Amino acid sequence: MALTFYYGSGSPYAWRVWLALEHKGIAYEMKTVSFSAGDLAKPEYVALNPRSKVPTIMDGDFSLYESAAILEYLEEQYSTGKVLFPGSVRQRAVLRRLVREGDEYLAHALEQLVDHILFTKQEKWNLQEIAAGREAFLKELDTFESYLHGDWFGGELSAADFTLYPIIALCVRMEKKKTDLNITGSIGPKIAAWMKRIEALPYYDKTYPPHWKAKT
Ligand SMILES: N[C@@H](CCC(=O)N[C@@H](CS)C(=O)NCC(=O)O)C(=O)O
Repeated sequence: MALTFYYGSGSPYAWRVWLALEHKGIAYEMKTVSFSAGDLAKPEYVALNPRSKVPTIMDGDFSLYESAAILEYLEEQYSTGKVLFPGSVRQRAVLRRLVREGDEYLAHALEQLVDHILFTKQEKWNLQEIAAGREAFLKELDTFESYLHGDWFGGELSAADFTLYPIIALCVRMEKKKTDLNITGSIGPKIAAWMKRIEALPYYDKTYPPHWKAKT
């Protein structure tokens, strides 16, 4: 029985898992939840994920949430084919550090902007808070720019790339809502070229958030 993947369009955490499933060639059935219809609060979903968030996977009778943990599980449970954590013990430790830094610092900065821009009505926007959030995000991007020495964050394509790309892509996407946000123009040359490499992956288009496609 194929693994079930509970997905929400636009979620950078769910996008990470989608990229990983595709990269590893794991068969899955995707169930797209509706945030606005309250799917995440339904008892059958809360039974799988008491935090009422996406992503969640169900593999046989085993359910798991938290995107970073899901990638670790997929890597260990589906150990044939392409890997998410390539390299030596030390290289893999660095990949895990990058995933952790992505979630702890870059995604944290993103979440501030999401709250201030996407989850706040435009007439109530606090421009000072948005400017501070933008600065915090760009400072993080600079740090990640300094980490990138080859084609991919960990040398080879890995869980680190699948973690970081959706976070940056969602921040860029917010320029559609706040047109002077100017994240794109502030992305360093190494990350800009790396984003193009991700966008050239054969499964990238398939995983692009469906509701973004509809509105571009
Ligand atoms: N740390 C979690 C974060 C998951 C998360 O925050 N998901 C958001 C979408 S980006 C969500 O489902 N939010 C629904 C809600 O809070 O109502 C992970 O990595 O899986």
